Amino acid sequence: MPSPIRILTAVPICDGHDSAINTINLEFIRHGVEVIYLGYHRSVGDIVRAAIQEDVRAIGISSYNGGHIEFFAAVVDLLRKKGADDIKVFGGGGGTITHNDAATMRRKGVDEIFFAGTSLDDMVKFVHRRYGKPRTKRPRPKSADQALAHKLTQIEDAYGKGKRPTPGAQLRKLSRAGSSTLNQHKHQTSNIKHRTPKVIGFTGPGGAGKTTLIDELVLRFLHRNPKGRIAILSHDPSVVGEGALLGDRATMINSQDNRVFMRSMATRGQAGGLSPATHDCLALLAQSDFDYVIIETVGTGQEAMPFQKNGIVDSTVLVMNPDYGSRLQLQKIVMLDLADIVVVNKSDLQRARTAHTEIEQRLEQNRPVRRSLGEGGRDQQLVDTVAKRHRDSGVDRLFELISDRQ
Ligand code: B12
Ligand SMILES: Nc1nc2c(ncn2[C@@H]2O[C@H](COP(=O)(O)OP(=O)(O)OP(=O)(O)O)[C@@H](O)[C@H]2O)c(=O)[nH]1
Ligand SMILES: [Mg+2]
Repeated sequence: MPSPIRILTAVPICDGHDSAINTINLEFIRHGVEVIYLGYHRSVGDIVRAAIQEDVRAIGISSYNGGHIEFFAAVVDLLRKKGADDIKVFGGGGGTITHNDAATMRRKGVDEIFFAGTSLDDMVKFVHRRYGKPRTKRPRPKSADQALAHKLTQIEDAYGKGKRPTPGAQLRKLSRAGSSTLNQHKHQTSNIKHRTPKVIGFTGPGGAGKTTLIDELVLRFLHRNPKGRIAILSHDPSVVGEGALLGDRATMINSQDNRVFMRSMATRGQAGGLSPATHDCLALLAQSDFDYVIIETVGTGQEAMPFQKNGIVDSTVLVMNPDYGSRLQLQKIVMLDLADIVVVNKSDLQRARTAHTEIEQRLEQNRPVRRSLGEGGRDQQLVDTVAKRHRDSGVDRLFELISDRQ
């Protein structure tokens, strides 16, 4: 089965009209499209960077506050400048874009503009007709981000066709290493002159604040390491052959930075929090030029152990919401046995204090077992955070813990 069409959608800078694009996103997803939603009030640079990293087939822009002729043209021009003009641009803005404007925009390289009154069905048909064909001839990558993005697409596409690219020829060709496990990659690439990234896995229930927390950690990392680079692999759920809303980028504000490479992945039918292609994508990122690779799972359930297979991460962080239920629920959450660091996020909420005490007691029960299993004698750490608060001291502490662990 061919991979789903991936498109990026966004609303321009100084524009908060996101209700149209939210409706359109849902319609695309229902018709098999993977939509990476960047959010509203987004600059040309942020949109183009995201489109290149996500290696989408097209960018859909919804614009209402004027300046659309210049804004759309600036997106097309920057794509060209970056050697990424195989990424197409289309969009709409109701009655604010006139037919004359649209003609000018088409002349400047925009594929299509949709006017007030167009049915959602017509837009879906356009996307399938215009962007449905897989891209066979790709332009020669002009940047490291673009090269990496193309390779990640090849890996995802290979899985889509039911072919695992490793340990076969494909990833070997891509990565010079020829191995599918991260640890083997690390050993085999130790003579390549770049940093070996530390891989940190973030998991936890849906909405616990994983993305918000990662974004705050990225901010601290960028400040502390003026030349540092970081990669994020972020997952959202989907069924085989169907669409998905890949929405983590809309929450990531600090991560819209040239030193951050972010890729959103749909799980494409795999249970447990990651995608069938995650492991190989991670292997590729882990031998690329980053200090850290952060991986965020989909919101997981009690039984999930997303990082247990093949030891694909160096450290694991379980992000908990204080509202997990009672002590009984804590006994059932498998990741509480396995995580290196447990975070009680949203500690601004009323139940957070009780949650801290209950989780602390639960982790104490693990101590003798972990010691006897030789977990390096290291105890699990428990941290309280308020990720949505800027400069939260709990997030500072988590950042130090993660840095120390490396
Ligand atoms: C809803 C709305 C709001 C809501 C926004 C809610 C939200 N979160 O989006 C609220 C009330 C908050 C709002 C606020 C403002 N608004 Co207002 N708003 C509208 C309104 C009534 C409808 C827009 C809409 O969502 N339509 C629904 C969509 C689905 O239909 P459509 O627009 O016809 O679009 C079709 C196609 O173009 C296509 N399409 C649209 N986008 C895309 C994208 C892609 C990728 C594709 C494929 C297709 C596509 O889909 C539709 C298919 O039929 C319009 C007036 C109007 N009737 O258009 C004003 C309008 C856009 N707003 C306007 C203004 C001025 C404002 C404010 C500045 C008002 C103020 N002074 O405070 C603020 C600014 C807010 C901000 N931060 O940017 C002006 C803009 C004027 C201009 N550009 O010259 C308009 C035109 C009203 C007017 N006539 O003055 N607004
Ligand atoms: N009260 C409170 N809300 C928070 C905090 N951190 C995040 N949130 C909010 O919680 C919601 C979910 O945050 P995300 O970061 O998207 O959560 P997530 O775990 O990545 O969600 P999924 O990826 O969907 O599983 C958002 O509305 C955040 O603003 C916090 O510390 N306190
Ligand atoms: Mg998230």
